[in-house]
Amino acid sequence: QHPPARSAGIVGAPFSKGQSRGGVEDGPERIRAAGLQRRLQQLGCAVKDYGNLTFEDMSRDEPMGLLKSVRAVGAANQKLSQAVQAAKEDGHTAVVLGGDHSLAIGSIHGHSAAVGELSVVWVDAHADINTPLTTYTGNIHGQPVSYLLHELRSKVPVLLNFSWLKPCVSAADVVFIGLRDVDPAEHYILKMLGVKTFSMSEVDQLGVARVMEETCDYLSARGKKPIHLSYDIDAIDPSVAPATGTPVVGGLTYREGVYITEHLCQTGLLSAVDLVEVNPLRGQTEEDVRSTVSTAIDLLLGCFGRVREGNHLPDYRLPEP
Ligand code: B3U
Ligand code: MN
Ligand code: MN
Repeated sequence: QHPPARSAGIVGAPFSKGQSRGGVEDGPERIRAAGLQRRLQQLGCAVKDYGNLTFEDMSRDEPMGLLKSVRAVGAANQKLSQAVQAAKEDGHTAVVLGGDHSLAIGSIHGHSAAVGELSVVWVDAHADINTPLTTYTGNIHGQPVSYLLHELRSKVPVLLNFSWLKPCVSAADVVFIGLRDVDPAEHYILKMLGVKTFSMSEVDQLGVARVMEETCDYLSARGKKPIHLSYDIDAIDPSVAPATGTPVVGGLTYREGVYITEHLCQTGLLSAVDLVEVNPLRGQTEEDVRSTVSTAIDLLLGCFGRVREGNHLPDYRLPEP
C-alpha cells in the first residue's frame, strides 16, 4: 500500500466561545507541538500550515435569550469559512484544528462553498443538532448541525453576525457515529428528518467495520460527494481522551476511533477534516492531556493514509551492503 499523494492545508482555529470552558482555544498549538506537521510529512503528505486565525474580542456580546456569544461565534465562523474555502482552492485536504465544535459551521460552509454538495460524517458523543430554540445550555457548540441543514432553515432564527451563512447540507447526506448523549429535542429532530445515526449501541451491535461499510454505502448511494469529517475528540472514550470539555463514558475505543479515519481515507473522497474539543486545561494530569493530544494526532494521521500494518514511501529503496 502506497501512501496516497495528498496534501494537508492546516488551519488553526483557537476559538472557545461556542461553549463556556476555557482552554479549548489552546488545542491547535498543543496538537502542532506534538509534531503533526512532521508526522504527516513522514507519511509522504505535503503540508501547508496556514497558521492560526485571530478572532477579535467582542466587547458587547450579551446573550440573545439563552444563546451565548452569538456575535463572536458568527464572526469567527465567517472568518473560518473563508480560510477553509481558500485552503480547498489551493488544492489541499483542509484540516481545521479547534477550538470548540461551533467551528464546524464555518468549516463545512467554506468547504461546501469551494467544492459544492458534501457528505458529512459527524463523529461525536453528542448530536450537536439543537436549534437556538431547543438548547438549554445556550452553547452554540451543541447546535452547529441545525445551522447547516436545509431542512431546519425555518427552525433557526436570524442571528447577529450570521447573515453570511446559508444552509448548505442535506439531512440525507449526514451520518452520525458515536452518539451517547443526545437531548430529547435533538432525538426528535434526528427521527423527524430520518438522519442516519450509529449510536454507541449500533457500534456495539454491528462492530465498527460494518458501521463504516454501511456509512459509506449509505452516503455513496446519493452520489460520491466529497466527504467532510467532523471529529469531536469526545467521541473517544474518556479513558483514552479525557482532556475535553464534556467527556461522556462509554465511548469509542482508540482502535474504533482510528478505524473510522482509516476507512474514510481509503474512500479517496475525504476532502476536509475538523478535529475539535481538545482542551488541554481539562485533563486531571499532564498524562491525560498527552494521551488526548496523541490520540488526536493519530486520528489525523489516519485521515492521511497512515495504516497500522505500516507505511513506506513509494521511493523507498533497501540499503545495499
Ligand atoms: N447537548 C448539550 C450538551 C453538549 C453538546 N455538545 C457538547 N455538549 N459538547 C448542548 O449543550 O446542546
Ligand atoms: Mn461536538
Ligand atoms: Mn461532543
